[in-house]
This record gives sequence, structure tokens and C-alpha cells, in this order.
Amino acid sequence: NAMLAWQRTAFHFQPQKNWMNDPNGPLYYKGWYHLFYQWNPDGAVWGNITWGHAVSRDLVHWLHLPLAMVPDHWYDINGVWTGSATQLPDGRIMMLYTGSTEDGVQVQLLAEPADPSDPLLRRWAKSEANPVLVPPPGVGLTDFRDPTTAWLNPADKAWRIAIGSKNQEHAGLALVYSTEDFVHYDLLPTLLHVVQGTGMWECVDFYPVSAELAAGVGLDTSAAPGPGVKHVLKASLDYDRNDYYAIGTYDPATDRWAPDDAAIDVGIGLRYDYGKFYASKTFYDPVGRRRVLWGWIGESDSERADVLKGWASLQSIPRTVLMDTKTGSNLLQWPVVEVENLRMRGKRFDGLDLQPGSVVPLDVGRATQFQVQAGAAAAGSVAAGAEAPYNCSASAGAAGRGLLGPFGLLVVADDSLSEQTAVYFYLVRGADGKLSTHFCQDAFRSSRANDLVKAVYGSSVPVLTGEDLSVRILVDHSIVESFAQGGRTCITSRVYPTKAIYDSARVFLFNNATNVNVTAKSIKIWELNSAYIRPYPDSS
Ligand code: DQQ
Repeated sequence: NAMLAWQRTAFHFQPQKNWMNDPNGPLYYKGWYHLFYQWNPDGAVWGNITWGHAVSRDLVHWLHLPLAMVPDHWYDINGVWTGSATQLPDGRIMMLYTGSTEDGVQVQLLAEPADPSDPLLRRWAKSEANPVLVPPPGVGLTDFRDPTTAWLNPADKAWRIAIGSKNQEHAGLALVYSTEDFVHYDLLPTLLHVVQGTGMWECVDFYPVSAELAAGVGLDTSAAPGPGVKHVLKASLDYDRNDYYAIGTYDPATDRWAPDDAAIDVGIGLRYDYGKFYASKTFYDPVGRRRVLWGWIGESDSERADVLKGWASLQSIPRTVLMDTKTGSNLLQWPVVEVENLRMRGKRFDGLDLQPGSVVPLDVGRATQFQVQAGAAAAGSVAAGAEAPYNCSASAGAAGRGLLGPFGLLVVADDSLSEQTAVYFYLVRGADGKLSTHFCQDAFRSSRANDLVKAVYGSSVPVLTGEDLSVRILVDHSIVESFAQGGRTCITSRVYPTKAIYDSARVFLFNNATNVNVTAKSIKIWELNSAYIRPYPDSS
């Protein structure tokens, strides 16, 4: 089936077949980036979870390796679940992860490379001491999972890890343990953090960022506190399947973390991505001196379709994560620079005018795998009076018409626009007279098929005085990954077109606002090459 075949991506990581979910234990070792991931060897739906494994020199091209770990002990026979890597100062790697036991209890397990001289880390040895942690009193037997990368507490020089859970009142929380050898652990009396009403915290991530470092530079997980150092706490909320983060302060004396702004705490404030993006994890890349984020991008089609196509899920493009020094209140996410090496034919369009109600095709030929970067200025009837607040998800999407929005791009669209994914801005003048900017991605018309979840995704995005609007979009067959204002707000969605495939996929600009002229000041589009994502050479 050509339509289903088209959905496989060209430069997003995916296994050769079957179901994948969370990224696990990302790390850099002896010249290779390692990615492990939750994988079902038996089918395209979740189950029988093992650790898939692939390596890369550049985070773009990948070599699949044999499974790193499979369920083969009483303590992980129901699944080798999510975990994180810690590299010790002496170079050893401690891989901590969750096992689902023969009784379905969640326990924490330790594994180490069986042959540390192998840069590909193909064989893993599960510790004789397993399980190294079982649910403590008061914690549900199935509410105890996904250990973080460890960090060194600068006060007592012992390691700390956090593990997500929830309490009986449905508050999400992160427990903290102290350890010196990764085998024995002490539960600390205080929680790293707790937020009422947020439910089970999966895949907690905890790391430092700094506003004072040179542009683009990130911090190792154990970086000592210093000027401008903040800590990011992220939790994946089981109940709404989104990844929420907050920026705050970690106190090594108490091992507690508190958000800078209690109103945008973990689970009630900012999200990494306002589309389909879950169970993410960062790691520190000592070569690129940057922190890199991976996220699991699930499907929006039916399970039946997944079984038919024989696979489900992608990983996001690895994203560099930085503090936004201009706003000081959010992170910036940006595709790792190596993605630029995939650029092929490029085209540039300057100073295109978009009158209200217009749709303008961009003459780039086939557009199934490409990157577009667009900057625009909106001018016109900004004399508009106060309007009702806007909410991407509750809106009519790109088909709605307001005074100052929507306008943006239509990607994975066919010539007749019967299929299109709109990536757009929407400006609203509030009761206080100020403009606010919303960034949305509309999947309502992304496909004529109806066995899909279709939604308008998005949120507000900070636009500072003097800034143009800007967006970068990565389109890769069935995924559209968008970054507004340098990565302040990101949206990823899946698309399953029936017509806008192969040679029929196009790109357009549109302005559906009634009272604003938009000048697309500069648009650059590059066709992107396919990455090499190669099978493991079969020795048989
Ligand atoms: N996926 C894993 C769990 C984790 C969940 C199981 C998040 O460890 O909590 O596949 O997607």
C-alpha cells in the first residue's frame, strides 16, 4: 500500500518495524551517541517491552544494534521499562531502569556494560543486586518508575536520583534517593517536588540550565551551582499524556526544588511541545557541550492502521535545550545543528505580500521532506479593539477568521487544498490593549481519512518588542515538527494524507485574517536528504 509506505519517515529515527515508545538512557560513549528505546519485538502495539538500541556518530544517521535488554528475570519479566544513564567520573556507565516484575510490581534495576571496551555497548549485564529498589512504604506498587540520570549533590558529594510517583490524593511527585554505589540507596525524607492534581509523574527529568553561558552551551547534569544556574524539572503526565516543565531553583541542602513562578509549576504551566510529544529525556553531550532532548512521538491514526503498516511511533528530532536568556522564563528548543547537513536544494522567497484572504503557493516542487524557515511582519488594522482570548485547541483552526489571524504556512497540502496542515500565528488584542501571539498547528484537514485523531494544537508564544514573527518547520512525511520564535513554543503533529503524498505534496502561504497584511520577509526552504538508518549487519 503506497499510502502507508509513504508515512515512513526519512530523517526521524524509527525502528525497522513494530511498536516503539519512550527514548531511554541516551548517552555519548567513545565516539558514539547511543539511543535506547522501548520496543515491542512482537508487534505494532505496546507490549513485551524490551530495550531497542541504535548508535550514531552525529545524531542524524543511525545504525541499528541488537536488543540491549530483554525481559529475562523475575524482576523484569513483564517489561524492561524506562530508564536513564549516568556516566561516572571514571567513565563507567550506570544504567538505572524500571522493571515490571512477575507480579507486575515496579522495581528499579541496575545494568552495566558487559564489555566497556566495546564503543557500541552491545552487551549489558544486569546487576546481581537487582532489584536495587522496591516501592517504599506508602508508595503504590505500580506507581514507582522511570529513574532519572543521577546528579552529584555538591553538599555531601553523594549521588542523587529522582523517581516519579503519585500520592493517594492524586498529587504528582518526585522521590529523591541518595546513593554512593548505585546498589544501596537511602530514601530522603523530603520530596524533590510535588504538585497537587497532576497525577502520576512518568519519566521525570531534572537538569541544570544557565543564562550566563556562551550561546548554545549546556550544562552537565552534575554541574555545580553557579551564577545564573537554574534547574529544570520535567514530568510526563500520565493522565493527559503531555510533557510539562518548569524552571526553578534546586537547594542541595534540602534536595528540594521550587519553581520560579508557582503559577507555572510542573504540570500546570509550560509544555515542551503542544502537539504529540511524550516521555522525553535529555542527556548532556560532552562533545557538542550541549543538552539534547529526545521525545516519543506517537501515532494519531488507529491501532488497526498501525498493525496494517507494521509499525508505530517515531522519535522527535533531537533538540538542543537552552535557557531563553531574552525572556528568562522559558526554554528554547532547536533541532541539533547536524540536521543542517541534510540540506539539499534550497529556495528563497523574499518580501511576499499576503493580503487578507490570500493563499500563495510556494514553487518548490514536491515537498515531502524539507525544512522551511520563515520570518514575517504583520501590519494593518492593529487599531482593532479588544477581542476575546484565543485558544488554539478550542478554535476553528486555520479556517477560522479573526482580525489579526490566522496566517502562516500550509504544508503536506495537495494542489486543491483538500488536505493541508496549517502552521500559523494568531494575534489577539486583549482588554489591556496589548497584543498576544498564539502559535498553532491545525490537523483538522490534514487528511481526508476519518479514522484519525485530528486537533488544533498550540499555545501562546512570547514575541518581544522589535522581533519579527519566525517559524522553523521540519516536515518528514507523516510528521510536522514546528518551532516558533527560535524554539520558545514547539508543536509536533502527525499527518496521514491520502492525496498530498509523493509528487503531490505542496507548500503554501496563507493569510486568513480579515484586517492584517502580512509580509513574509524571508522564506528559505531546503529539501532534506534522507538519513542513513541502517540495519545491523547480520552475521549469519
Ligand atoms: N512507558 C514505560 C514506563 C513509562 C511509560 C513503559 C511512559 O516506564 O512510565 O513502556 O510512556
